[in-house]
Amino acid sequence: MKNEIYENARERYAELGVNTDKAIERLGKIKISMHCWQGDDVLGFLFAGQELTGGIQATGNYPGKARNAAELRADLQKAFSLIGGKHKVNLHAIYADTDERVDLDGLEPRHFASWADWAKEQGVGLDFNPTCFSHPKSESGFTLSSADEGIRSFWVEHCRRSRRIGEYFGRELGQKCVTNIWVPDGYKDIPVDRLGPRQRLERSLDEILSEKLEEGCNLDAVESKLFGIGSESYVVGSHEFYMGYAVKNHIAIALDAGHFHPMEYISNKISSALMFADELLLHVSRPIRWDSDHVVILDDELQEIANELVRGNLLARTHVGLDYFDASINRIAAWVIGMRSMQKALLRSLLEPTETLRRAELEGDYTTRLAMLEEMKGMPWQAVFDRFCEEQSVPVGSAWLEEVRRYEKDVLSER
Ligand code: RNT
Ligand code: ZN
Repeated sequence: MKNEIYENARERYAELGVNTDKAIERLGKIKISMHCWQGDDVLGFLFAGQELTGGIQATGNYPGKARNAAELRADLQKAFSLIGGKHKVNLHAIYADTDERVDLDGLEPRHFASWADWAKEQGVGLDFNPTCFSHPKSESGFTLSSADEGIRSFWVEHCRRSRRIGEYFGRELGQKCVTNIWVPDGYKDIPVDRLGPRQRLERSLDEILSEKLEEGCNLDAVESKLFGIGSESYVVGSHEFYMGYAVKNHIAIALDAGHFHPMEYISNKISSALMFADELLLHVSRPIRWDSDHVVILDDELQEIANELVRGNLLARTHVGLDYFDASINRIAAWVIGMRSMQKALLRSLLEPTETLRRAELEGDYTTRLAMLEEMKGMPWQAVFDRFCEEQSVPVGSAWLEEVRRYEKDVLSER
């Protein structure tokens, strides 16, 4: 019976010249970087009792968050068992797994050895981020652009060390680690000097990137933002700043879906950014009225992002990562929903008769373009996604939720 449903879907797509088996195969090869910080509300393990700062916020107090690296890894593993394909885990510096008392400017690859070992064993890759927030030295609201030389150099050192950790991950795991720099620096109210902090940020980045690392292990990325809580009027690392910096210095530009004006969409920026930047990092998120970091769902913008990547053949130069933190629901479910939604969006793009649509567009036949795009929404892509899950030996449909519930009862409720 099940097979019949897939065969039927396969035929429907074949009529449009689309090969569903190929789409399933291609989807299985797309790696998504799953952000570790959904597992514990961006708190990390390096500084016990430290609250989340930097103008970002996780709201809710759903029970069962991971309290140490072992718990977080168990949770990540549970989530991965419900998501088809092999992926990456995106770590932050505050997730160092060590008993040593070490500050951010003293971190070394060995503080992340357990992560590298685990990733190897699990067959997943790792990405990395310096943590330029939730620290006494970020309290002024400024890190890499600070006018205080002691503060600025502390963060420069932290970022330099972060790149070496990225290099270590890349070397150990045989796949490039993306090390992404995001800093919260900015002013609540209208500044007098917008230029000075940007000049200092550039200087800091130059100092950080001046160290040559082993080829092919680490990819540097920089992430912009429009505003944060407490930096409503001015953010030093704006989009224009980093777009210029990334292009000039041949590093990757990061686009976070929540870091622009509420009616501005990153799907419309991908093609432009990749014309001038070599590589792109995406922080796929779901902003609701502000940069709220809601769980990613299969909405129009997610579909548009996936369409851009697939239609433009841009996946090879794009690193797809998720970035959200919802503490009001089961955190493992939050990962699974976001990851599976991202995959569904990509699959729907892979199942599109793009050439037919492109031809209609070029011929000025916008009637066909609109009609076809609407018809595609009703095509049986869900049957193809079910087949993908079956082939990947992960639960089909909402069966994954029962697994999460069982884990919640057996493991999370004991925390
Ligand atoms: C903050 C940025 C940044 C963080 C993570 C935790 O607005 O989106 O990427 O969410 O580094
Ligand atoms: Zn982000």
